[in-house]
Amino acid sequence: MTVQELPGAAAYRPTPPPAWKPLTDPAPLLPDPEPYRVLGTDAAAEADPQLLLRLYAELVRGRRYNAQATALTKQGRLAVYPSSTGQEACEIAAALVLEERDWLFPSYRDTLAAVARGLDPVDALTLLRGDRHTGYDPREHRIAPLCTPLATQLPHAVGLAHAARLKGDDVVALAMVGDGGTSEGDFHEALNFAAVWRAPVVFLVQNNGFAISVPLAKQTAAPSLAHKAVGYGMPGRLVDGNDAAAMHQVLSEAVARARSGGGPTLVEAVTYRMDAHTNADDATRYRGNSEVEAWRAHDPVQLLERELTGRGLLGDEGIAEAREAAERMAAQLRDRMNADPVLDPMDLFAHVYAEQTTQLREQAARLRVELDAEHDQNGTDDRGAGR
Ligand SMILES: Cc1ncc(C[n+]2csc(CCOP(=O)(O)OP(=O)(O)O)c2C)c(N)n1
Repeated sequence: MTVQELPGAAAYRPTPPPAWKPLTDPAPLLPDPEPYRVLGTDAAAEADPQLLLRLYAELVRGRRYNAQATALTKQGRLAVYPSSTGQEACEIAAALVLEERDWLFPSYRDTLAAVARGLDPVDALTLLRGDRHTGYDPREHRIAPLCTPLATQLPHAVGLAHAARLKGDDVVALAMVGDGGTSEGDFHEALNFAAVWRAPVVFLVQNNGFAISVPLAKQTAAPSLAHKAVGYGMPGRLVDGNDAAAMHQVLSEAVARARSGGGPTLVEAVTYRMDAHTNADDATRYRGNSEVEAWRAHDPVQLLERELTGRGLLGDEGIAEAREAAERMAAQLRDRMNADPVLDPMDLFAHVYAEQTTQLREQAARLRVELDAEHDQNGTDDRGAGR
């Protein structure tokens, strides 16, 4: 007996499913096919000359800061430094597009963004100096701690931005992450929550080509990292990360969109890490010199300098002035970093819990006794030596 021969079979008609339509139209969310550029294009004529000059001064300063911090690792004054040389346009633009009331959520590579936002250049290096704690009060400049665990800063940024919105505070959070960080679960969770809640967040992925030695092609099979935005229902923007004017424009638009209730944006900045991952890495083991040289020809400082000199907005004097200011900053950084920090061992217990646990209170009390005893002994010895 076939199905058609079963009693009542003729009456059976499958119910058509309800009409399906996408939750969000994906077309407007798609990134441009090519990274967006301003410098060297007709769009550059629209850019504010004062802004371009400010970006230039900050880029020159940032380049010098990276060089000085790397030198300090060689002199034993810094434990480690992840240089952002080649990525200065991303770093500086990220800092300049935010208002004071906004929050920056940097990764370990984003010291320049933190300094450009107003953080003391030495305080920004506390952690990398090997000292405990973050080295600064995150609330002072609204800069979350420079984050070493990959991508954990992203859900934090979403939580803060969402909470601010619920409270009616006008706050945008800009969170920075590397291309490797986009493979972390935290990246997925942060983008998903941000889009569902329409949280005022801007995600800036600096695609610098590598996660230590892992090239992007081994990191993802996506058409671009900006395309990942579409899967979460937010726009993805693809930008030339070495073009400071393009970075400033695209991030400003994303911040404005977030501020006006339009929700999050994922910005992928296509850039290149010119130095090794950190001073502890040997980049020659996984990439060729010709690749590095090709990117050197697309250097963010040079790109902007050429635009400004070509338009008569910057001359030899202006270039020298920017370099001299950067040298003064580097000299101060050197002097201050060469002074041994005065550390209080009791500080180990500070800034961790709002209210200490019983065990930590006991440990702190024991350390206090030990330190007092040592102080008394040294005091006695000193007096003894002086007689
Ligand atoms: C959760 C976690 N896993 C692994 C590491 C070790 N680690 C440190 S840096 C790094 C590469 C990250 O590359 P990317 O996100 O592209 O950032 P970049 O260093 O290029 O700025 C890895 C795997 C880490 N810090 N945190």
